[in-house]
Amino acid sequence: MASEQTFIMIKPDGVQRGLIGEVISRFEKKGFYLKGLKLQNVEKSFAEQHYADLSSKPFFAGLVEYIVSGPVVAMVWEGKSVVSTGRKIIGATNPLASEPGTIRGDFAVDIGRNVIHGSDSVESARKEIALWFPEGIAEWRSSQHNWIYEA
Ligand code: IDP
Ligand code: MG
Repeated sequence: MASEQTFIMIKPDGVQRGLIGEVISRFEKKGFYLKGLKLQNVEKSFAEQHYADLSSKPFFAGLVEYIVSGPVVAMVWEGKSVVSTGRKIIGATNPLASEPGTIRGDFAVDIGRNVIHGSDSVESARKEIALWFPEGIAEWRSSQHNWIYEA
């Protein structure tokens, strides 16, 4: 299998609203593998680093304040095309434009309270995983692998 990994984060609103299990369940049932998982509060400087590409945006300060407002759940998920498929599972950035059936489409209203983050490319996933999981991630494969993937 050409394995691909993505970084998924349940933002503070998702944690506070009890959506951790719901989010994990959607990725798990799809057939992706959870390879890293931790709940933590992050420092302002760390949130700024994670969103460095958006530092010139007018909403940047509010975004950083949002991310440090409570614990987040940081995860690494692995599987075929998990980066782009993960973005589809999450839905459009603005929850009012997200399709029903997506996480943001089902559970969010405002863009600044959109519950979840997912890497937007294989390259950003690589950077984000290195930033959030410098200690490394778990190595395992489901015993059901061949019931999900043809090869
Ligand atoms: P993404 O999370 O769908 O990849 P990005 O454009 O990377 O969207 O923006 C990162 C996060 O910044 C969004 O998920 C959202 O929480 C916040 N954000 C993006 N655009 C706006 C905006 O116009 N107003 C307020 N917050 C925004
Ligand atoms: Mg993004």
